[in-house]
Amino acid sequence: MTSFIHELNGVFHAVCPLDCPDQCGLLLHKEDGKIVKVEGDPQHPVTKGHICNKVRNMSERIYDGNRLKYPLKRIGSKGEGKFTRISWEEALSTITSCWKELIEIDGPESILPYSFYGNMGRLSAEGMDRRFWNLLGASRLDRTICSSAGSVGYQYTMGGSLGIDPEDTIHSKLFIFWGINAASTNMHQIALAQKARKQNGAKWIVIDVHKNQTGRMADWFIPILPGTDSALVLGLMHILFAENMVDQEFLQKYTVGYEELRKHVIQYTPAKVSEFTGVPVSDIYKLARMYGQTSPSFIRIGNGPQHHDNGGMFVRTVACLPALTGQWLVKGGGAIKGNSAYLAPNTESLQRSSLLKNRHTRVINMNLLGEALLTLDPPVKSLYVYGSNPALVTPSSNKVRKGLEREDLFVVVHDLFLTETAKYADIVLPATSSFENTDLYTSYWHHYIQIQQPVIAPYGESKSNVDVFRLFAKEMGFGDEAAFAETEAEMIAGALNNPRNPYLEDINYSFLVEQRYVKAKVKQLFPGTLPTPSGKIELYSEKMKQDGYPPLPTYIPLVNHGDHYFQFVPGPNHNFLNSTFSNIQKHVELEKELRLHMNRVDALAAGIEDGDMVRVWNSHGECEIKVAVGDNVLPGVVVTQGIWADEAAWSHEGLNSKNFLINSLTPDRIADMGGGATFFSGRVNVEKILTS
Ligand SMILES: Nc1nc2c(c(=O)[nH]1)N[C@H]1C(S)=C(S)[C@@H](COP(=O)(O)OP(=O)(O)OC[C@H]3O[C@@H](n4cnc5c(=O)[nH]c(N)nc54)[C@H](O)[C@@H]3O)O[C@H]1N2
Ligand SMILES: Nc1nc2c(c(=O)[nH]1)N[C@H]1C(S)=C(S)[C@@H](COP(=O)(O)OP(=O)(O)OC[C@H]3O[C@@H](n4cnc5c(=O)[nH]c(N)nc54)[C@H](O)[C@@H]3O)O[C@H]1N2
Ligand code: SF4
Ligand SMILES: [Mo]
Repeated sequence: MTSFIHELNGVFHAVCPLDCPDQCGLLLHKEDGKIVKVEGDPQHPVTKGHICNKVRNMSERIYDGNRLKYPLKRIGSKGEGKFTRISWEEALSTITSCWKELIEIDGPESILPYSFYGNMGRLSAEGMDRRFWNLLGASRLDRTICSSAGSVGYQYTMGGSLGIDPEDTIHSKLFIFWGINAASTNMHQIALAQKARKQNGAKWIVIDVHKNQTGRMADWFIPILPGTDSALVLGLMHILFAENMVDQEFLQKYTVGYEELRKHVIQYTPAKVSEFTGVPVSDIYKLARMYGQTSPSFIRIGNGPQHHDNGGMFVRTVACLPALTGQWLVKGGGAIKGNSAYLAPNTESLQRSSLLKNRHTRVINMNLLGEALLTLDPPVKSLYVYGSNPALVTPSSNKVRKGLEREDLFVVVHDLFLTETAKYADIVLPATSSFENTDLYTSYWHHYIQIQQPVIAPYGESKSNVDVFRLFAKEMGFGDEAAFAETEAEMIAGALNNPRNPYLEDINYSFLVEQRYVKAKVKQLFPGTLPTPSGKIELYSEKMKQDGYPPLPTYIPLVNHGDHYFQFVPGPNHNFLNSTFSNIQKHVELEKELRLHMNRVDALAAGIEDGDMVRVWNSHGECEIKVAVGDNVLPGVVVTQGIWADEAAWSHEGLNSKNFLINSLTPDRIADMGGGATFFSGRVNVEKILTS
């Protein structure tokens, strides 16, 4: 890419870098070297020119006056937010001399990287950084905050993150959105469902604990008690077997354990399931018959029900459902939990895991950051944060902040903004936005790959993740052992060359640059062989038994922790992306305000009225939130949406509370599988704040 593109005006192609399944193709309109408009690229085969409101307003974020322009050094106390400008030279030498000393005295495991997918670019999020950490021998981070419980659960049943091609869902006649707020979090799946509704009269069912944007669009909304979904699936299986709505031929040919499953689900009677889930017996029958008799039927498995103590088992269980009715053989039938396996790059080439000298290097679960910083022995002495904002997004965030306050912890944060986490840093480094870099993007929902090339110049003195790790490697004297000098194009070429992924065959760097949107060579899953131990769908899993789980789908109730009355489900919102945008005035205005949704029965009993401020608390923390009273949650459940920046919440008109730290209330228990987070399995008490 020539450097003069930075000054050029016109319309340029781009990729949405956010952690969103849709991974839209974008067009950036530039005037005077600046992006003045962001719109969808009509040529993208799936996203077709439509993008969300958040990203249509992306330039507000790129050019926000608070964006970091140069490196900073802390001059106030930790968390206070007082910094002074320093040069890159000073920043790099301060950081690397601290690390060299730590390695000498405490060993490299005293250093912990903390990152997630603030930018989904493969090179930024899991490329040059991994080479550096592997060679350094730092403590390893288990990146479990998002979907790991469900991914492990799905893998037990299906062998990997393999679902159907979302483009095929235009043929579906029944959509079940199971614990996914797709209207906000996967808008193009909604667009495809809308097409199917129009063309085939497809029906939409939404199963959720909150009648939110998506629930309101459904033909049938089924409210369910949090963490009880496995029981509902087992009840459906009970009826499908009992009423002979199963596809015997498919079961025989492509599954193992259906006879065991048939006997096992007899115990899950609709009456019992209704008690667990709060779904009426007649609705369980109605749902089972609709599912059993409609083809093609498609289940979009969301992230919500797997952010629970029993989340892995839920996904394992629901993933069995399409096999019972043989839906995997029908175009538009089946399920999607995630599709990342189809676009899996060559991670060895990208990350050089062979550089890990000691395979016993300790692994730290990112959901337990607070605990790790406060109690690990030997302690973490330096934390390097990039592409993530743990002071807001990580469970039990009061604990995280207490850990970040440690005077003997050397913290570095690389971000576009002085985030809540950055306020605890000793050194802050400015990051480029994705539109300033070259990177490779692979969706985890549709099957297209894209490349981003720089469209604008780096903002101020900001640098990309790739460049920063190159500089660290140089300062640490690493030479080129891990190919730190490789260009972005070389890294992408290496990543695409994955002999173990047949779906990527013949897709290379220049082809991608030329074609822009390249689809992996994906075929229907069946007829075919899965990467499970048996090669079939494992309704009974010997592997699960070996790993200490029940081998058949099972309902295990949530951990009932403490005597707090309400189940508390704090999900994401429409106009932010996790904490991203929660510091941007425009997006805060679009989102308006944070509300605690409560059923009117509960409100009446507690003397709470719509619009009252309430104190929401448990043993981890407390918040003050304005209540929305209504019927969109079941009694005994309260729901919030969005991860709000500390300051956005204070400064926004009409909001008079400082306690908006939602994750101060969430448990740091670990889910049943994959070390997953349990954001939605917490409990709280709620009481009205009396104003005199
Ligand atoms: N606008 C927007 N889009 C996003 C994000 C964002 O913050 N904002 N975040 C992105 C990321 S990182 C992710 S992982 C995805 C997440 O997107 P989704 O897959 O939609 O997951 P969540 O929004 O976490 O939860 C989905 C739904 O699950 C419901 N839920 C919670 N517990 C239960 C339960 O026990 N049973 C059932 N049936 N439902 C339950 C919640 O009420 C919510 O409506 O979205 C991505 N896209
Ligand atoms: N209560 C509650 N908490 C949740 C969730 C929930 O549903 N409820 N969802 C959870 C889920 S699913 C997820 S995935 C996590 C997400 O949590 P995070 O991964 O922390 O996501 P963000 O809050 O978007 O923060 C990303 C940060 O990366 C920065 N960034 C963006 N691009 C770059 C770059 O190129 N380089 C660098 N160095 N920085 C960059 C952004 O400015 C931003 O500060 O949150 C989790 N937390
Ligand atoms: S956040 Fe999702 S829907 Fe919005 S532009 Fe990005 S990929 Fe598309
Ligand atoms: Mo996520």
